[in-house]
Amino acid sequence: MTASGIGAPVRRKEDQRFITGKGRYVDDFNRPGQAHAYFLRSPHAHATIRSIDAAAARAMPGVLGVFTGEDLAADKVGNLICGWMIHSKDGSPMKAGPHPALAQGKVRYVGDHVAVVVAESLAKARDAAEAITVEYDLLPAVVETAKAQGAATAVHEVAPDNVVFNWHLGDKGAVDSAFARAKHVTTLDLVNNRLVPNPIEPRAAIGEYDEAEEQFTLYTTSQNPHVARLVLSAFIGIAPENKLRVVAPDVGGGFGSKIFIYAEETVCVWAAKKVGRPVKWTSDRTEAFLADAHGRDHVTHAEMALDENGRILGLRVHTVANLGAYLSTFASSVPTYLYAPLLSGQYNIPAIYCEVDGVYTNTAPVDAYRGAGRPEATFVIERLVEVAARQTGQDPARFRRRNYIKSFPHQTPVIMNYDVGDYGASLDKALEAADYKHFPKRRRESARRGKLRGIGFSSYIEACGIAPSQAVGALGAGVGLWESAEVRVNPTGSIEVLTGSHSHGQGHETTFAQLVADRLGVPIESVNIVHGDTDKVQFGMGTYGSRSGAVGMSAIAKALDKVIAKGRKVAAYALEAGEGDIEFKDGRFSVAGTDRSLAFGEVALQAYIAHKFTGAELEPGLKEGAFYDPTNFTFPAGMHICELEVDPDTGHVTIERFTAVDDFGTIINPMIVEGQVHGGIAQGVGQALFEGAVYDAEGQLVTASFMDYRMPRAADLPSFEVGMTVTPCPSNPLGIKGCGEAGAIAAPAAVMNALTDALGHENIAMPATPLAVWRAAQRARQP
Ligand code: MCN
Repeated sequence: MTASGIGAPVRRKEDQRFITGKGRYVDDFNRPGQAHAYFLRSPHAHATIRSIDAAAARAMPGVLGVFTGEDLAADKVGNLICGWMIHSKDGSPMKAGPHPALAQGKVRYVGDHVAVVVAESLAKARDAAEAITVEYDLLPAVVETAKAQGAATAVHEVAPDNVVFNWHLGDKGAVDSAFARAKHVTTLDLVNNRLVPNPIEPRAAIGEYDEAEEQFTLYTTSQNPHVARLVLSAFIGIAPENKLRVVAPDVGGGFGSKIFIYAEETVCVWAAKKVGRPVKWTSDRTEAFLADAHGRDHVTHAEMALDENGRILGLRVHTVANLGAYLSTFASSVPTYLYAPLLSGQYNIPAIYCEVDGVYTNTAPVDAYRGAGRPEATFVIERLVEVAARQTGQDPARFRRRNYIKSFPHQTPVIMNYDVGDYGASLDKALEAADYKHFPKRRRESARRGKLRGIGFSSYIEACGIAPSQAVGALGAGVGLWESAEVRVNPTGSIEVLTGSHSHGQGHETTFAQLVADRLGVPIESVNIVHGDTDKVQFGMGTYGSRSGAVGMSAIAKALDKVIAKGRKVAAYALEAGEGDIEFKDGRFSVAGTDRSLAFGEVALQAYIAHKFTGAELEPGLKEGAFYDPTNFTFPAGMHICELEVDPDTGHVTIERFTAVDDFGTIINPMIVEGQVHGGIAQGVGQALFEGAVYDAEGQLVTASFMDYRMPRAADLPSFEVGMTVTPCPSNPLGIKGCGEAGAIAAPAAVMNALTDALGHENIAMPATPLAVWRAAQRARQP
């Protein structure tokens, strides 16, 4: 390991820019002649639009245009795309209702887009929006997840019972027979609370149109600018697609919410041509709460069958997944393919059957949020395992160990083929680090102070490095999910790496440069990572599903191999030796067995000077590209242990220690990986104890600000103890497994298992607010 190579805790290169205020986010861009967009949003959850009168707004000073769904329809701007096709149990395709970028005839959630005003300033646009008169005929709102199916009102005509799909996975017969043989059955009803993603930087877009070139540009807060270009160009009718350039500069967090195609960027691009001026929109925090795609929102009934020795025989799960008012880009895949195949957890479960009803409601669309389906699956299996262990009088750690998968590869009954892992090793290390042995003593000590102490485990596994095109294509994605890279070596030996991944907080400018420095033996400072611009990077799939390390970096590694191979040829001419005699090590090409060698930079120069070989022998220059498509997902796994104390008089919960032992395969940068784990745990703790989007019966979002939606804060969290075990991933050349979501996947179950342990094992719902905890504590006190 070199000081800046693979495995080194290199400080993040990009942080110099960020912490000195030099980051450039979309809102920092101001284009010449720029106008501002303001969206008039529906104040009602469900209504028919009888009329929109925008005459007064249009006449106001500074107003350049007021547009509605009719204007978009007249220009044949299509429906916002919905992603993976899901088929119901009976084989029928999912029921995708229309999703125009501006409402046509109906609004379906509070915050839905009714009209857009484009004006000289944001204030003028906002004032004009207030002058628009919209007549609504109110309709009853469908709000609750569990009551959406068969509600009196339909959100979309195509789904009269509000069911988008009724999907299933697994062998029902095998599961029924496992339950018939069971000696013990554990049953749980669980709610996975609805979350609002809340990245620090809200979404923003600037649409621009160059009439002379017939060229559109979109500056946007995107995790996947190339996919955005492909979809938006088709959606708006821009052809060929390179007539739309998409630039995603620095992006201040996303957690999934910036993958999707939203109404606002679509309208900004389209309106830029309409008004002949660049059109800028920046979401305010209220708009972000109302209209960014939310996460989670599952209601689940789950059962686990055990034999007389405490071995798991089968799992039966029925989940209702709230998809909101419209199908967002990945909405159909999250509660299905990203959820049910992970219900096996780390356990050897012979039979699993899962049914998922995806339902429409008059609420904001629900889509991928950090973990996307996998935190929901982990919560189900880890709560079941915990309760089953307690009910059958077994130590929860020992119960888990008994049921762990111990040999690999392991084919689960629900699609996944786990490649490698060592779950026992993570458990051992975590138990040691958490000092589990002495927990009873600490619990007694808490009790002496009148406090209730609990400990909770979460053995999570996830499938990430979302890519193998064959696999995701077969699941219904309809597209492959590889990644691309191009390595350009300049004559001076400095290097530019163009990648289709797009860092929005994950430190790619550092870890990707570490890989290059390691492979080429060059200083990390000479490596520049280029991403987020469709005019610079030819195509890429973007960053989500913890794939950039395993897939994005593997594409770079493949391109680097080609650079080294070409460098060898160049060196052979320059050193007047046979190519077979050229060795490359520590940044130098040398002739084996001699002291004749050239540094990498010298060979780069030779490639461009190109006078020691003819064009017929070797092409000049040093630039190589690669596409990488792995053979499997990666399966990071680990054990998270939460220990907490409850004050039964106030319901206050103090997390005393949080131990995480994760297996992310080969680690590129341990400091960045730890940071990723910390962030994920914080979000998981937030889900368990604080966060929850709440709609009232009329479909008004009552938690639409940070006053009402409680984010976790530093003071809510202990100093995490983070450790690693390593089983290198066999499906990529670097041995990497994704780390970006693990904390958010594992933590909710660990916290809730600890909380229920403290409170006498009552099943408490997330978020476990102080009031809910206090009530449970009072019940636990009763004899
Ligand atoms: N890495 C490493 N060694 C490994 C695995 C990863 O050093 N064995 C490094 C990678 O090189 C990368 C980082 O860790 O710099 C995360 O890598 P990876 O797990 O591949 O995840 P992605 O880069 O694809 O990021 C996506 C992931 C997801 S899905 C969400 S959601 C998420 C997350 O990353 N959202 C984030 N982390 C986030 N962090 C911030 N700050 N903001 C977000 O919005």
